[in-house]
Amino acid sequence: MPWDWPGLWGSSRVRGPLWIWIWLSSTLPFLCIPINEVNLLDSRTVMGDLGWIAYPKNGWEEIGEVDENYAPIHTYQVCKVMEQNQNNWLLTSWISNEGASRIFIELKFTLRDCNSLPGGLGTCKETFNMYYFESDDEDGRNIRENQYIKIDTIAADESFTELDLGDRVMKLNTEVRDVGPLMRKGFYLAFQDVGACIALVSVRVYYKKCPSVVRNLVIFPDTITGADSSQLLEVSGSCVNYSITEEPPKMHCSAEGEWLVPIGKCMCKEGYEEKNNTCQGCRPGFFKASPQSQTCSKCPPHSYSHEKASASCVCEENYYRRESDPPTMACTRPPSAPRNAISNINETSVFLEWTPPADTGGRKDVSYNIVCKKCNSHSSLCEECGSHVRYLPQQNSLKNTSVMVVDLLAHTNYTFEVEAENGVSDLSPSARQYVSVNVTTNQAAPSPISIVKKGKIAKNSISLSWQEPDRPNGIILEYEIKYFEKDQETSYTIIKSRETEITADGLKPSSPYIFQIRARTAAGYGSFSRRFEFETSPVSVAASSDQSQIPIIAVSVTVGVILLAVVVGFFLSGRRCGYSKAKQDPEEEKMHFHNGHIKLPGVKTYIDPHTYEDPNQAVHEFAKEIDASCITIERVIGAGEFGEVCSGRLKLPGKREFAVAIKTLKVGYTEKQRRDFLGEASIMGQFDHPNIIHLEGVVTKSKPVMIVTEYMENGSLDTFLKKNDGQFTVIQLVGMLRGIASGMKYLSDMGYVHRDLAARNILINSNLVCKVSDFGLSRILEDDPEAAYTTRGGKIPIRWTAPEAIAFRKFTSASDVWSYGIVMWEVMSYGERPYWEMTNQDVIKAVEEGYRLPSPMDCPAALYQLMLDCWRKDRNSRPKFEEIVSMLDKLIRNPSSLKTLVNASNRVSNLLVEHNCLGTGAYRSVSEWLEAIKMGRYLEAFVQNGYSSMDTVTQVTLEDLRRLGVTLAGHQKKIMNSIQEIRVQLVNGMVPL
Ligand code: ACK
Repeated sequence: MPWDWPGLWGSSRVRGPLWIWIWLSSTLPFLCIPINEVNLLDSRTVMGDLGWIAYPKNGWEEIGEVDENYAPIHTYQVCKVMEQNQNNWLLTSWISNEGASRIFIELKFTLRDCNSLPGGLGTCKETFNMYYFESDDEDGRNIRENQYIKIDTIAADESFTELDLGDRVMKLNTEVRDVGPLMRKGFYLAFQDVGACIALVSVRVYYKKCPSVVRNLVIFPDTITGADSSQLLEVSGSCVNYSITEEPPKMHCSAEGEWLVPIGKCMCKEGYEEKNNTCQGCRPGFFKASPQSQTCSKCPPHSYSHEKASASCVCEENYYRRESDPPTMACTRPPSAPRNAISNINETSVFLEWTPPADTGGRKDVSYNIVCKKCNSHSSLCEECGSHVRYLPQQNSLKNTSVMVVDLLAHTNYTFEVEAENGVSDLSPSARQYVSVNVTTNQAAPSPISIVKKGKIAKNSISLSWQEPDRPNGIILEYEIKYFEKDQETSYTIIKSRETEITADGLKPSSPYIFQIRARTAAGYGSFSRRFEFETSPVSVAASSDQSQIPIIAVSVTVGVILLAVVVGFFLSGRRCGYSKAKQDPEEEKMHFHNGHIKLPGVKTYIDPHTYEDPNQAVHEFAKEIDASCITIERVIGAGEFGEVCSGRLKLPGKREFAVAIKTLKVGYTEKQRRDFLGEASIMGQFDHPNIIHLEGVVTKSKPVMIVTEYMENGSLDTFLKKNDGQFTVIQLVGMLRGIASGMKYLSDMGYVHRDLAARNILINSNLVCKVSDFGLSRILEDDPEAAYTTRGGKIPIRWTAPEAIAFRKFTSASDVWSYGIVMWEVMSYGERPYWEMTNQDVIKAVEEGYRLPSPMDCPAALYQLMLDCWRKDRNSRPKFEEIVSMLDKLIRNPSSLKTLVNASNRVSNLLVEHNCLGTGAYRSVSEWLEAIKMGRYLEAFVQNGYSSMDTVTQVTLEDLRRLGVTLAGHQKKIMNSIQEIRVQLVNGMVPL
């Protein structure tokens, strides 16, 4: 049906509102406005009269229709297209800007296309104008047109024709304009029609805001956008409850009402964590120590929190936290005591070593302090050692598990307490945890003399005086003064004196002389002092004391030659004193040497008891007689060749009672047996060294005849190692070896050849100190079950004995060194039998052919090399015990040098004999294998877990071992190494499984 146009809206009001209603119904979503827009006016939502004014009155007219809810639809229309000079105004009521300085006007309207009109093209317009006028109140409404400020001319994007109306296609236009900055509290809008056909369907006036938001735990308030369309407003936010910030966070509100560029954030404070943009307290059992942490964490071990919102957890009883410990760290406690402390004594130095505590208290900062106490052996009273004792590297806060204590007094009892502490030890009231080691220092030679002063100088004599050495280490028996004319060192004179001054006479005038002095105590000579140079006076200087005019050299050489002859004579006649005396003054002896190397007295030598016609005399010379009533025998600990070996206690008058071992001579002995039995005491009694078993004395005046020695709690070394297989650190093993070597050095220095050095003849005490024992005279023949008869009739412990000693009885300290190499091998393999089950004949043959024992498992390369050096065929190329001691000391001081092990493949290639003899491969069964490596106790676990054949065994991993219940690290190592060897052998095609 055609529209009545242009008079339509004027005459027929029915149709116009109808299409508007249809349109409104289909555009309901328009009523949903974005959240960042705040309406100041929306003509669609005003229920009553809009209160707009139109003039002239016949211009804009309101179509008063209602929607289906009977709400008014405020639509204004005008359509005076056929009439000239139209100027129709429609004024809104006053609109408050609510503080916004920029507002938006959204117009929805329809506009008739002038071309579609039948006439009046000359007057028809297709635009209208929009104006505003600012005013603080409603009073400004009646102003003149020309006071309104034009906002824009509004044209339709799309106009419609009559045809469109027929199709009911509504061409609704939406135009938005903005105005700002506004200066007053409100404004009016005005729409001016100048001859168009318009229906103004809705007018919405709004401003934009950035709506309140919580971002990064910061609350930003509703913020009206700025006046300028490109302006960004900086807005400060505030932190949500229980959150904090260092700098106030900010965000920017854009003209479009969008939040942009957040700067900074808030963080939930201690004890709170973020949840849904809020901060919530941590649950009990959880904590958050710092705002920087994101979430609450569970309380670390040994701590708890009973409250909500805890910033930290409280330590359980007996657990502590250092101030510097992070709150995330477990609470810890002081360590337990260090373990397995051992000592190695070298004269007046003690090397202490220990293993870390079993319980470190949960901390890594365990350190050790050393407390040194000097103890009286009789009263057992101890006092602090004082400041003269030095500790290397230091006494306290030791990080490593060893320390060297030097400058101790000679031949003195000390107790060292090695105390473990960690970062929380000082917070704990519990007693300090320590392990103590008792040691007795050796006899030590005096320290060198450092102060020598010249006295009277004459043309033929020089007087000297000096001060006692700083550390005499005993009573000084005498001083030895060596002097010679400068650059004539090969011809020198030695004076011995008990005084601290001498006069050297018979010197050449105007000649420089070099003097060196050393002191002697019971422990021998100390080192010579540095060289002191003094010059005699010229001839012209008169010297009353100098009368000798005989050429000095002649005298000196003559005296020297005579003395030398006397000295040699004394040696040959078997006297122990190795030099003659040329008496000058009762306190002085003087000797001359020329190119001579005479062994000087003071160095003790071993005296073979055989050289005594009456062996009883030897025994009483070297061993104290003990009254049998002082001895309490407690139990039998073994059997010796001559009778039982017992442990017991010795209580000498005025001394503390202490544990001893007692060797007894069985009843019905022959005289020879008695002699041989006591012979051991005669030898042992000559030795005084911490690594030689100490003789307390003998009982010969009553029966049974007994030899009483110090008690060694852990018995013989071979049995002890077998019992504690895999239980020691390499350093501990090297410590044992060092002790044995030190004892052997002492013996070899004394000129004593042991001949039966083997782990079974070493005893070990509770401090893991090893001591050489078994000095029986007949032991090589009778005592040692390992000794076998050689083709030449002698009985020799073949596996321990050097080839030259087996072949032609050449027993020397060098052959003891060979045996020492075997002892090293026994120690490093925890008491394995050298050459396993090979026969003695095969051993002799293999060794002769150049084969040597392979390295024990896990043996440091440096130690195996030392063993090989001890087993050099040429005995002169073997190291001396002194060298062995210093090499082991070096290794102990530098434990990292022990880290390089002889690797498995080298061991295999080094093997002495066929593999199956060596217990490392070609096993027929798991049982045979485990037995061979002395791990038979795990057989059941292996078999029960399906490792019943050797090929399954090669698959076993360390993890598997743990599952099988092999928990001891030493055993795991042993089994895994053996498996590794079997694998290597398989790869090399050496052992068919
Ligand atoms: O391995 P053991 O327990 O240590 O068995 C032998 C046994 O006596 C026969 O020699 C033990 N034994 C020998 N001397 C001593 C000693 N001084 N202290 C402790 N045990 C000793 C040795």
